[in-house]
Amino acid sequence: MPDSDAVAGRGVNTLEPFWMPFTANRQFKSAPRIVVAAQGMHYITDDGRRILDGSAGMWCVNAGHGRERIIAAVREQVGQLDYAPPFQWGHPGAFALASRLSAMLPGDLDHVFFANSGSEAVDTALKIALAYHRQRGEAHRVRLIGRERGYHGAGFGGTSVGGISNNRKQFGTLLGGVDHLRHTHDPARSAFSRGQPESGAERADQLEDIVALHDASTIAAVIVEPVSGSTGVLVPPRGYLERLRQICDRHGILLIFDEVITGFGRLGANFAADHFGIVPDMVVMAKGMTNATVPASAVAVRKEIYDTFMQGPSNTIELFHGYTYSAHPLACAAGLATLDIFAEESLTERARALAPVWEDALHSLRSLDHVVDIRNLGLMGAVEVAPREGAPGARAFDIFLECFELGLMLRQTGDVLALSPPLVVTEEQIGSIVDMLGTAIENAD
Ligand code: PXG
Repeated sequence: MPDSDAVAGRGVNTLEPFWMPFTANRQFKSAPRIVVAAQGMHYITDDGRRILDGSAGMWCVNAGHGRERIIAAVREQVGQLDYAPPFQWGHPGAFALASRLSAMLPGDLDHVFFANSGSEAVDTALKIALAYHRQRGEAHRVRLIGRERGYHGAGFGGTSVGGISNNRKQFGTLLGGVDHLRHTHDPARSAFSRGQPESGAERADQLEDIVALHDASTIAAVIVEPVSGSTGVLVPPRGYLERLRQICDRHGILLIFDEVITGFGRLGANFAADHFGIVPDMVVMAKGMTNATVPASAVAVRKEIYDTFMQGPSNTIELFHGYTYSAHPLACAAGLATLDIFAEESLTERARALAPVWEDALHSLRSLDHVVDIRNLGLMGAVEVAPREGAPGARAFDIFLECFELGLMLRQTGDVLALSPPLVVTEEQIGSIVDMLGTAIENAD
């Protein structure tokens, strides 16, 4: 048990008042894992141990920890302009970051709306989809389609289109008019696929069934993670996303890619949209955008969507939506500095070059006891273990705890251990990640 004063850094404190998110509070507080510093590829715990970051924090610190350039940019910005109202006022960083992002994005995804978290950006994208159709005289397009095992944050919109029953069942009926595609995970046919599974593209055709059931004229948008992250790195079968794009085009349905995890180099391309060669109608981004130094997120929309709103008298507010902290100056400064680091260090190309090393390293765990599947794409990866009889998730949680003891941070979800190291990871560190995970799996009963 750490000294709780030390945890707080000052004054009297206990672990009790902080109601921790998505955490077993009583279990955690009886044996806390406290980190007090981070640099490069490592966290430091309150008892001075170095923990190798196998998950980029929570899929977000893509350029590694403690980047001087970002720290300096934020420090300078807070001294120069601490805050600027984003409604009816502007500041240079907001326009600069939107321009940089729009230049990075594929196709005509060239307008950017800022928010502060992935959840806010998802809700923003869903609201834009509804408002867009209404603006075009198709106010009957109100249905939103998500996918099983999708995670789109914790807002009411994101929870509704999300497909994780634990996240939904405590919160009533959520948004009406939402339907879900089946997930794409098919271990019987695709276990141990390297990269994209060969089979399963036909699962996209379920969208045609949903269209047939509800009629296309009632459907506003489909939202998917190009690669599902939170539910254990579910890589889409070859051709699946292409088919979703075609079906959406056929029926006038907007396709939203939630790239909160897959954006900013994670797949060895700026965005998954680039990796898969598909231009969605909107891209949701967050996490890696500021290297997680300052909370920030955004929705990029295609030109046609933006233009649809830019009509009527010029003194009309076109979209009644936004946040006090949209385009916060500190977030914009951190975002611009992050993009500078990506450009100067070719981090995206680095991720692409490392992806085959990452794939080989992860798949070397295949023969270990309990391992039932290994999945990877870019610098995302997952190792799934068989559930313990009557105790789903327990074995993977033990492995997660053992990794912490060995000096590795990763994510555990159900019986999946998920990995997404910062893109600055070295080949040697990839070896260490896999060694520690392998040892933890071997030690698990
Ligand atoms: N969309 C996606 C695809 C995400 O992964 C969100 C939206 C929501 O972002 P915010 O910033 O509101 O949390 C996310 C968040 C995990 C894990 O370990 C993943 C997320 C959050 C917490 C844990 O799988 N992703």
